[in-house]
Amino acid sequence: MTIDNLNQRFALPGHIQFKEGPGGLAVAEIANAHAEAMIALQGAHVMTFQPRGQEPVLWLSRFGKFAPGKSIRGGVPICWPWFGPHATEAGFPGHGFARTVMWEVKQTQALPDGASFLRFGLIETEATRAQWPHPSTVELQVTVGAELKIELVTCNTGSAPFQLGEAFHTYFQIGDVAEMEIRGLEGCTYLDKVDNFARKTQEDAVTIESEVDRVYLDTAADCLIDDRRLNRRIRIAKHNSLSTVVWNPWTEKAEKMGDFGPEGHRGMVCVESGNAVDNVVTVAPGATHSLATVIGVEALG
Ligand code: TA6
Repeated sequence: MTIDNLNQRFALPGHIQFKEGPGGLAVAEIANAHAEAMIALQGAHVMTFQPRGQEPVLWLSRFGKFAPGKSIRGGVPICWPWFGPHATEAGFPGHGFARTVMWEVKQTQALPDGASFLRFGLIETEATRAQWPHPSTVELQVTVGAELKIELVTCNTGSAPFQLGEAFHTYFQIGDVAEMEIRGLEGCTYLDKVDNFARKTQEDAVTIESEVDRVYLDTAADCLIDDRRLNRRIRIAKHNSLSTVVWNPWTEKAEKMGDFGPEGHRGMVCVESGNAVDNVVTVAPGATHSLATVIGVEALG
C-alpha cells in the first residue's frame, strides 16, 4: 500500500499521518495532545515515543541502518516467535523474523481521552511460513498517550499447540549509564549471558559498569529506571510476561555492532518485557496469548 493509500484509509487529523521515514521506510507519525511517536510498518517497530514536555523515552541510534529487512537499532524491536537464537536452526534470524518483515495497518482510532490507537498485522509470506509453520496470526496494538501501551497478540489458528518466545526489546533513553539504576528485580534469579548463562540471584538494584546481558526469570514485576541525570523515573509495567531482559553492550560490543555511534551505549539501556528460556509460552489450539507493556515517565521518587 502506498503512502497515499495509507493516508486515504488510515490518517486521522490531529493524530496520525503516514509518510516516508528514515531509509525510505513507511512510517506512521503520531502527534496528539499527549505525545509524539513514530512507528515503522516494517516490524511494526515503535521507533520513538516522547510525551509532551519530556525528553524522548526511547533511544534510537542515529547510526542505525534504516533499510528493508534490517532490524532498526533502537525503539521497540518485536522479538517473535522466538527470543535469542532459534532452538535448532542456526541460520534463522536471532529474535525471530517479526521485526524485519512488513506488517500492515489494520486500524487507526482517535480515543476519547485524546490518545491515538493503531493496530498492525504481520504479513505472512512463504519465507515466514518456512521458519514458523504453525498456523497463527499476530497483531501489534499500540496506544500513544501520556503513556505508551503496546500489546502483542498471538492467536493459534491451528490444531496443535506451539511454544512461543517473545519480547519487546525496548531501548530506553537515559542521561548517562553511570547515573541510573534499575529497580524491581531484587531477589530474582537471572541467567548471566556474559558468564556462560550462569544462574545467579539479583541482590540489589541493577547498575551497569560493564557489558550486562541478563535474562531475569519468573518475574511479573514492574521495572523502574531511576535516571539521576535526567531527573526522571521510567516505569515499565508488563502483563502476561515472566521474563525481563536487561542489556547494555558496553564499549567493545557496541563498537563491534557498528550502529551505536561513539559512546552510544552510555545513553541507553534495554529493559525487555517478554517470555524467554524457562518462561516460553505454550499456546493451545484456538487460544490467544497477549503480551503487553505500559511505559510511562514519573518524577524521581
Ligand atoms: O536482548 C539482548 C540480546 O539478546 C543481546 O544478547 C544482543 O544480541 C542484543 O539482544 C541485540 O541483538 P540484535 O540482534 O538486535 O543485534
